[in-house]
Amino acid sequence: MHANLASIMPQIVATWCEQDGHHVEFVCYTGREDIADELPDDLDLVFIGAFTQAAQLSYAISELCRSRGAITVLGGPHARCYPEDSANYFDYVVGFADRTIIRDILTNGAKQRPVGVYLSAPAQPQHLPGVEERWKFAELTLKKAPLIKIVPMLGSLGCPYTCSFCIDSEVPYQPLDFDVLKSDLRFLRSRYKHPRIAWHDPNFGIRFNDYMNAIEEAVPAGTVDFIAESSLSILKEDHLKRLQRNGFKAILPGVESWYDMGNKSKTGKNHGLDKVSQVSEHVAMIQRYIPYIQTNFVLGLDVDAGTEPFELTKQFVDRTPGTFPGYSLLSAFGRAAPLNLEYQRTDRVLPFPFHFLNNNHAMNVKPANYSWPDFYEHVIDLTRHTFSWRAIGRRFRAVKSAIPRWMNVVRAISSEGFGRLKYYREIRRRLEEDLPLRRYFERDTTELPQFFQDRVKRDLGPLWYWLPKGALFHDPNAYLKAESAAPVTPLTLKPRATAG
Ligand code: B12
Ligand code: SF4
Repeated sequence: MHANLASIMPQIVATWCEQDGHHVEFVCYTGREDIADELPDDLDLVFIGAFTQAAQLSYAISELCRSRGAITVLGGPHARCYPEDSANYFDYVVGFADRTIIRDILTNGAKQRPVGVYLSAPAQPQHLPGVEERWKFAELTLKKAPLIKIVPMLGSLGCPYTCSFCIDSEVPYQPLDFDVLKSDLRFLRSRYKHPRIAWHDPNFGIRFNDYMNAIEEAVPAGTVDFIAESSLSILKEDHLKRLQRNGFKAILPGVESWYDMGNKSKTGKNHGLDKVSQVSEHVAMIQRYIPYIQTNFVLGLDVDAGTEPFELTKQFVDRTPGTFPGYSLLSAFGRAAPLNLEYQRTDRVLPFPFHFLNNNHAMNVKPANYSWPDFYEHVIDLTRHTFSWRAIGRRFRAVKSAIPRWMNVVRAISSEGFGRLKYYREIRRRLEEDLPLRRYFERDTTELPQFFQDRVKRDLGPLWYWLPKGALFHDPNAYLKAESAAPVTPLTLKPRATAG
């Protein structure tokens, strides 16, 4: 499925470059290809888009390309979250990107070493090329997807809400062009008999009626399938009816916690139980309209203490068998959210290599109310409960449509369910038996345990040899230090004049 999860932005950057007359080679790396083989020898400039979990991979690829004489540019979530570290391995690191920034790099770009230049547009772009305009590159990506092809689309950027843990808390909400959206939907119907579209909006449906009107104007009801991330507050019954009519087949609402997010004073036992009942009923109602639901939770939040939050989630799993629960371990991705400053100020951020920062393979914030062994014990218990054969069977029976019910089984028995359980057990065991690893978790040493180093080496394969010296390590407090040096510095940096 990996190619179905690919980002939109690399396709857009490729489109802009080509429109400016450059010859573009586009590679969607799903983890299976031999990347050294896929890259042409005569590269002038390489753009890489990466999540933080792919940071080390991107650093190694940058090093490889630089050795062949190319200028390298990093963009995407990792660049936005960790610009200071990324600048050590790229000539340019891009925050918000628009056409002007990309054009500037193409026209004025030069090698920037040893430390690269950070560039960012003042805000998220007002316009982005739609699917039709970036089709050449979207199609190249989707060729790598198996039978099911899911086209990514974007209807809006930012969010009107300000949850302090979220990357969008300070990014104003803005809808993108509705005319582009409509013509893209029509275009996709000319490409596929029954297109499947995933909205990459952070919170789909903020201007609910506008989006539904646009979809209804563009395509006959039920001729396109949609997937979207949306909040429970948007998923009211009248909205659900309209979503169903318009072909929304999968929805991913965030529950996050049984206590108020960010609210340090827990409001008591009943509050948690009440919320479980309320959310269970709500999700059961959603299920009457939408075949596939994934409910997202964050484990290890500061509001959580003791067994209660985990037991409540187990109750939710039992009461709501038709949903697939997605668990994330609390993670502070550098500059992603204002709350991360607080974690850094209180010295709670651990320097796990970026490779493990995918919400599951490491939790880089020291839990406020648990010891590490206790915390992993609870996570194991919850994961075991969620992916027990009994729960898998109940989930299978509760979901009626064929693809969603089998997808739940596959996700449970693959690396996501069984795989994570195995991994958590391994960490739990090592917390007892592997002293260097335990000392690292307890912040008694910053020496990277062999276990983590070996895994990066294994996962990078031949690219391990291109990983620059020191690239396994980063300063977990870089955001705080940068803010303290210049308290109200905005993320935006002006392009520097380049030379040579
Ligand atoms: C849609 C989405 C998904 C989708 C699509 C993923 C994808 N490949 O894009 C799905 C559901 C698959 C997904 C999965 C995951 N996601 Co996600 N996702 C998002 C979300 C909500 C929107 C991203 C988006 O497309 N925005 C629209 C684009 C246009 O805006 P943008 O990303 O801000 O990009 C701007 C700049 O960064 C820049 N840019 C972006 N890419 C590039 C590339 C180049 C070359 C250049 C020059 C510039 C550039 O230009 C853009 C315009 O300014 C963000 C939250 C958010 N609001 O950002 C989380 C987010 C990106 N996801 C996150 C995470 C952790 C994950 C998962 C690891 C979760 C998990 N455990 O499974 C997986 C990993 C997926 C993978 N492919 O590796 C984190 C990433 C943190 C980090 N530093 O790595 C985020 C930030 C949420 C968070 N926790 O804060 N995700
Ligand atoms: S968590 Fe959801 S509602 Fe809150 S700011 Fe982020 S996208 Fe918006």
